[in-house]
Amino acid sequence: MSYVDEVLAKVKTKNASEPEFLQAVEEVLNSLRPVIDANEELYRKEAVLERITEPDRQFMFRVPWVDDKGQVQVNRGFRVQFNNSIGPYKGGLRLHPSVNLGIIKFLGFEQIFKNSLTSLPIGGGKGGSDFDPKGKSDREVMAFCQSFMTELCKYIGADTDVPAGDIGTGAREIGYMFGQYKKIRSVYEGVLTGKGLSYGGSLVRTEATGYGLLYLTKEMLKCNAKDIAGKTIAVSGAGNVAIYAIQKAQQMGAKPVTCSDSTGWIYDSEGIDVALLKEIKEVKRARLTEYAAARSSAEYHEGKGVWSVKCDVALPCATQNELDLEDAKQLVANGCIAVAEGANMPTTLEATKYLQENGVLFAPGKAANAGGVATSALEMSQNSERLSWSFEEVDSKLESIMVNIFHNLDDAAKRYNVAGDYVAGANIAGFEKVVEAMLAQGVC
Ligand code: NDP
Ligand code: 2IT
Repeated sequence: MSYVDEVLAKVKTKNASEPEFLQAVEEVLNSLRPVIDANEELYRKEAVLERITEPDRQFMFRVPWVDDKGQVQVNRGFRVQFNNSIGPYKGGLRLHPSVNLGIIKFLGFEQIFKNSLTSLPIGGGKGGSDFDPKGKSDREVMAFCQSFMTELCKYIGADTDVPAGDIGTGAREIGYMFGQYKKIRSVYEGVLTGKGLSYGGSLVRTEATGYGLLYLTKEMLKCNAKDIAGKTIAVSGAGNVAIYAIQKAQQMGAKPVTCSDSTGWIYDSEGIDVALLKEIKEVKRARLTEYAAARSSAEYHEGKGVWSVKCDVALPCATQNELDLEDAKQLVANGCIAVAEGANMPTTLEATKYLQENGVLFAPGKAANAGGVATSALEMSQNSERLSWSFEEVDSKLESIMVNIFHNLDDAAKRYNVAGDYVAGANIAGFEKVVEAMLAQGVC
């Protein structure tokens, strides 16, 4: 049995109840086969794959808080510190009722390779809770965040582990968590990223994931003799990543016509009105029905359906496994030429395979959405030197990081004779640097 198959079998047995984690490991290990086969003896002896698929450590803890009625609520908190071979653990905190250990492990595992691809010194980690911020008052969100940080602060630090936002965790939550960390630890340090601009945040961090997604997509199209300008784009999600992806797509002359949330989706024949979408989602925290009510060119549909719209480029920016095989078939039938993942693992393994086999350019999330964490690392640099860079400076660094990521994965795919397979390219390029560091640091 090959080393990859041996380890895949072990990982499946040890983590049988974590389907998302298994899915992420399967995708990565399968696409690493050419590299592993070329170094099989060394990697097997050093147990490289067993080590990289087992987190350094994982914390699970009770998060008790009091709601507005005086009732005590209990949630479960998580932080998985996966791999710190190339830098302190770095990765977001997801607040969503679907969160469990397997989800956090899949996100932490992906983060190892994503962070490596940025070329910045950050290791892989992830955390979160099954707390649902939806429908909660500000006071309740603060009570949760303070209780969550009361435990989390024992495990993190500016040079140890630096969390940030993800689904359900935005500027408000980061603010409350930063306040509690500072109060308990009595230290003012860049322990979180995505902070407000008045207390150590970086310009462009809010926009970074969506903007970065478009910088990489533009470069991928350009290198395949195609232009982003004039393209019709289907976007899913209506949160941080989706909003700024739509904004940057418009700045590049493309036309995003859809967005979605967990209850329904919008088709706007005139193109999405970003100012209206921001007002509804960032200020009012309301549903997309309000968007359709305010705009005559927009239709609201209940449930799923964004991928049924005819588009040139699809940008899934909501959550994992939101684009399945049926969706992929529909995209191909409608003439879609490129899919770039703004979310983490939004495309199922079967859908990814179908898209690639049908000639659709496919940029995996660990490359395409790396602009968020890359800009977080730039926020860490600014915090360390106690300076703030201008919007233009951060934005231009972000753009060159994304362009470099594309070329690195394109080159890696060519080196291993899988040219055009950007999934393999991203996994190989991300893996090579981490493994070199792991081997240099010995068995640890
Ligand atoms: P937000 O919480 O800001 O927005 C998430 C959006 O996706 C919302 O519109 C939400 O709808 C929708 N959504 C979430 N879960 C589901 C679900 N189960 N079914 C349908 N729709 C859903 O999160 P972000 O925009 O920050 O994150 C989106 C994705 O991008 C995630 O996969 C995240 O891991 C990834 N990502 C985020 C980065 C960042 O910097 N923020 C960086 C890199 C990746 P509703 O409001 O109705 O729940
Ligand atoms: O998935 C991700 O890369 C993020 N949620 C951002 C992590 C970060 O540390 O900025």
